[in-house]
Amino acid sequence: MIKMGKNIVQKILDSHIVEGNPVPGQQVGIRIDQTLTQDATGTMAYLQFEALGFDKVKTDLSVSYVDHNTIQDGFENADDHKYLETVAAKYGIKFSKPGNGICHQVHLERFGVPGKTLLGSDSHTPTGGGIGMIAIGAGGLDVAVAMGGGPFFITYPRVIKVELTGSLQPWVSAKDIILKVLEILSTKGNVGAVVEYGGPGVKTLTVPERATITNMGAELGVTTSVFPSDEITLEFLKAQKREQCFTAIQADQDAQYDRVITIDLSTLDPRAACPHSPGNVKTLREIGPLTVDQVLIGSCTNASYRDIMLVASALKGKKIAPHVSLGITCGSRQVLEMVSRNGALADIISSGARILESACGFCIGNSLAPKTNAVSVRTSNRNFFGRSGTNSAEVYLTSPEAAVAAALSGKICDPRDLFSKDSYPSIKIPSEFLIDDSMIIEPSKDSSKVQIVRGPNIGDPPSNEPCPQKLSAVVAIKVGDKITTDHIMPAGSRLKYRSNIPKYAEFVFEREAPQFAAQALANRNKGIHNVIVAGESYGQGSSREHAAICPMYLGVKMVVAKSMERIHRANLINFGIIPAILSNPQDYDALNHNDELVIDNLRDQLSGGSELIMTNKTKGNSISLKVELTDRERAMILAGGLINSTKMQR
Ligand code: MIC
Ligand code: SF4
Repeated sequence: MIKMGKNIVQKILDSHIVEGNPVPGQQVGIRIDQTLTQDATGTMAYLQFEALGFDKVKTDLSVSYVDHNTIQDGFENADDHKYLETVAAKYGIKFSKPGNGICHQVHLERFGVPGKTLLGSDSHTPTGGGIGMIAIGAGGLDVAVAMGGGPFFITYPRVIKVELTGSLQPWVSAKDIILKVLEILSTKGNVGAVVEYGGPGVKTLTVPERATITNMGAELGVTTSVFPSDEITLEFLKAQKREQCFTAIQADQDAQYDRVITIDLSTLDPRAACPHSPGNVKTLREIGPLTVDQVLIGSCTNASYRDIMLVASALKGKKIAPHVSLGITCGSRQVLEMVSRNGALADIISSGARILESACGFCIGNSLAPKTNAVSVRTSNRNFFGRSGTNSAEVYLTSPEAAVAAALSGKICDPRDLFSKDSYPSIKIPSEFLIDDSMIIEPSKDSSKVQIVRGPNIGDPPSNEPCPQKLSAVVAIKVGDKITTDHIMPAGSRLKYRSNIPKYAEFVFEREAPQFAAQALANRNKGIHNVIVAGESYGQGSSREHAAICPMYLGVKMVVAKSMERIHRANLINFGIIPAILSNPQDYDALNHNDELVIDNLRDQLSGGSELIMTNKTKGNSISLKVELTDRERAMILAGGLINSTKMQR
C-alpha cells in the first residue's frame, strides 16, 4: 500500500486523537494541550468546571484572560474579575489581569506553541494558527471539560489549502488576504473544514500577520486555520524569548487536500468587508470615496506591534481629518509599552487620536458606539448589524493601512491613492520584544488556602430537565438566514449580565423580537415548550454559549433550521436543545410564528434513529426533521445536557 504524505492539519490532529478514526466527516476526540478563556465566557466556563467537580486542571497550560468586560460601570464586571482571579488561583490556571491585553494576542505572544492543540471559549481562538497550532473555538462547557482532561470532539475535517504566491505590494496587507479568502469561500457552507496556508508567499508574512489571517478565518465558519511553523516562527519565538517552544511543522510534499485555492499576493488590491457581514467584500476603489465619521484601529485581528507601528509611522507629523474620531487600541500591554517607550505613541497622540485601553473595547460594542447613520471604519473582524452599539451605523472592516488612510483623508479610499509607494513604512519584527509577565498571576501553590470570591453578580449555572417524551410546543420565533449569536444574545451594554442567566435571558433576540423573552418565559411557566425556526447557517459568529443557555432557561427545547454552524450546534447539544435540520428546506416556508407543534414519542424517536416526525397542528401537516447525533450527543440530549449526562455517568 502506498503511504500518502500528510498535511499540517493531519499531522497535528493525528498525534492528538484519543477516540475515533481520522476519516473526514467522522467524529474524533482529541487531547487538548492548552486552554484559554476570556471573562465574558469564562465565568460560565469556570462555574461549570466547578459543577463538574474537577479538583485541578489537567492541561499543560490553561490561562484565564480578562479583556471583554473592562468598562466597570457598576460592580458587575469587577465581581466577575475577582471570581475569575480566585477560581484560577484555586484550580491551577494562570490569570491575565485586565489591562494586560486581548486574550488571543497575549496568548500568541507569550504562550502559543507550534504543533500543540489549543481550545478557547472564544471563536477567534484560531488566531493561534498563526504560530502553527491547531487552535479551536468552543463553548465554555467544552472548555471546562477539556480543562478537566476530557477530550474535545470535532468532525475530522476536510482540508482546504490556500496556496500563497508572490508578495504583497506596499499598502496592501495581511487583512486583504483574509478578505480575499472570505470573498472566495464566503461565510457559509464551510462547516467541517480547516484552512491550511502554504506556498512561497507564506515566507513573506510574519507571525502576527499570519495570525491576522487565521483570526479572521473564524468568519468563514471553518473549524480553524493554520500556517506552517518555519524559520519565521522561530524568529518570532526568539524575540519573545521562547525559542525553546519551537518545532518546525511543514506539510509533506505529497500531502493531499480536498480543495486548493491559489492567491497571487502581488495582484491583490486593498479591500473592505461592507455592512453588515464580514463576507460582503469589495475593493476600496469600488466603495470609495465615502466620507467617514469614525475610525477604530485595534482588536485581536489588527493590533500587533507591527500594525500599531505602521499606523504611528503613517500618522507621524500629520493631523487627522477634523470631522473624524480616531481611536487606537494596542492588542496587548507589551505593544502599548513598547510604542510608548519608542516614541510612536507620541506620534499617535499628536495626530489627534484617542488612546484606548488594551482590551476588546469597541470591538464588542461596549464603548465608542458611533453616531446615528455613521460610517465607521474598523480593523476588527465582525460588522454584524448592531454590534457597534448603533443600529443605523455602517461598519466597514479594513486593514490598518486603509484605516489610517481614512482617518487622514476623512474618506474610505485605497491607501495607494493617498500615499506614495516609497512612503510605505517598513516595520520589522523587533529582535527582542519587551517581556514583562507581571500582569499574569500564577496559580496558588496551596489551593486549600484559596477562597473563591463570589460577589452578587455570580449566579449558579442553570440546570435543565431531561428531554420530555412528548414535545408540545409553539414556534416562539421565526428568523431568516445567517442569524448570528450576536442576534440571539446581544453583547455590548448587556455584556455585564453574562454571569447572571435569568437577567441576561431577558435580552434574547432583543433586536429581532423585543417580546420574545417575556413570551417564551410565559410559555415555559404554562408548560408549553418553545421552538426556534431559522434559515441557513443559524448561530454564526461568536462562541458565546449564552446563545444556548439563555434560550434553554426560557424553555426552548428545539431549534429547527435549514443549516447550523458548528460551535452553536455543539452549544445547543451541551445544554439539551435539539438541533434539528429540515429534511426538506422548503418546509421552512410553511412554518410560522405561533404555530403549534407536537412530537409524540420524542425520546423514542431520538433513540431510534436520525429522523423525527413533527406535526404542525396549526397547519395540519407533518414535517420530517433530521437530527444526526453521535451516541455521546444523543446521551446529552436525552439527559437534558452535558452536566446532567456527566452526573448520570458517575
Ligand atoms: C466576539 O468577538 O464575538 C466575542 C465577544 O469575542 C465572542 C465571545 C463572547 O461572546 O464572549 C467570540 O468571538 O466567541
Ligand atoms: Fe475581543 Fe473583538 Fe477579538 Fe472578540 S473579536 S476577542 S470581542 S477583540
